[in-house]
Amino acid sequence: MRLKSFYAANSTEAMRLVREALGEDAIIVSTRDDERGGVRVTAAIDDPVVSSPAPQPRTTGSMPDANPDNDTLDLIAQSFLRHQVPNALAERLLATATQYASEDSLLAVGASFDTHFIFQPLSEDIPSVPLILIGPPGAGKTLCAAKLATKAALAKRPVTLISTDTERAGGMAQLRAFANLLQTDILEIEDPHALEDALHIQPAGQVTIIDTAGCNPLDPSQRDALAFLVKASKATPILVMPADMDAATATDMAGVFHGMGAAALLATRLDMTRRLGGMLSVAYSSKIPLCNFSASGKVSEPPQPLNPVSLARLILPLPATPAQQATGTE
Ligand SMILES: Nc1nc2c(ncn2[C@@H]2O[C@H](COP(=O)(O)OP(=O)(O)OP(=O)(O)O)[C@@H](O)[C@H]2O)c(=O)[nH]1
Ligand SMILES: [Mg+2]
Repeated sequence: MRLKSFYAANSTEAMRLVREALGEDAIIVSTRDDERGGVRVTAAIDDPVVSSPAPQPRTTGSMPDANPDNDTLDLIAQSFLRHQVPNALAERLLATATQYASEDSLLAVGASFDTHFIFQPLSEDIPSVPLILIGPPGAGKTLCAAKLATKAALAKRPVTLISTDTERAGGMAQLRAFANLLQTDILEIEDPHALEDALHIQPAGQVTIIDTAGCNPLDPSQRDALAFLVKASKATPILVMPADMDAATATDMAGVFHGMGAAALLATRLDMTRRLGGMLSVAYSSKIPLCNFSASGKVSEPPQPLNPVSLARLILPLPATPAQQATGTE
């Protein structure tokens, strides 16, 4: 990763210099007015060797950047590349992080995430308003329903688990097994009106979690059925999506669920991917608030809250342990 600043009379000319010297893959880290007049564009490229930079005019063009903040920006830009954050988004995030680059990288990235994403973690004592978990097949809805129920049960809260996944062979079996472990009843709901009635009779203060069948957002009948169910429930829809999807597919999918009223995004399988670019892309494009993340298949490990700093920790490399530093391993 190499950062380089370019000076020109205007931003069009500066961008031309960037592309000429670093190519189309360069990420624009910041564009700002230069105190000597004109503009300064700082760009990053994932190539330590910049091939034959174009000759620059005397008063404009590339200059060595002696900015001490560049180490921080370099680390951040590398992290975004490693997570395959789409270029346009990486540029925006980096541009904001640049304003905080004199701070440490965690603060700079956290400040940037705070600017560009919305965070609404589920409250520690899971809310009494019913939550309805929706999302594509296999996303982790049932496991997250069980995780949330387990957490509430451990906090001695009364829990009702509801499943609407009654048509698919085996759809109920998994949640029933979790409910048995928790010694909690499970309500099996056959239609949206039954769900409405079941929620109506829940005592105040009850933690109510509704698990739904996986929905293929490209199938209009599945989409309509889920939208109707969500509306009838009047519960808060939490979109459960795996973090290991590619950015474009995940963004399209989230758009459909957002249209059904998804109020928050719970990302799963963070322990199974090293690339969170898809998840960041979804949060940025859809503007669905990020709530929590799941990083284990164990029901006893509840989804962790997402906030600017916890998300920055997931994106930046972990500091090496003393043992790793000593042996030079990661
Ligand atoms: N390692 C890991 N496994 C997970 C995580 N979330 C879900 N899983 C696993 O992914 C698989 C699918 O999870 P489910 O909870 O059944 O997914 P679902 O969304 O209910 O699936 P459908 O009901 O078929 O739509 C299961 O084997 C889970 O144990 C996670 O965060 N980490
Ligand atoms: Mg399920």
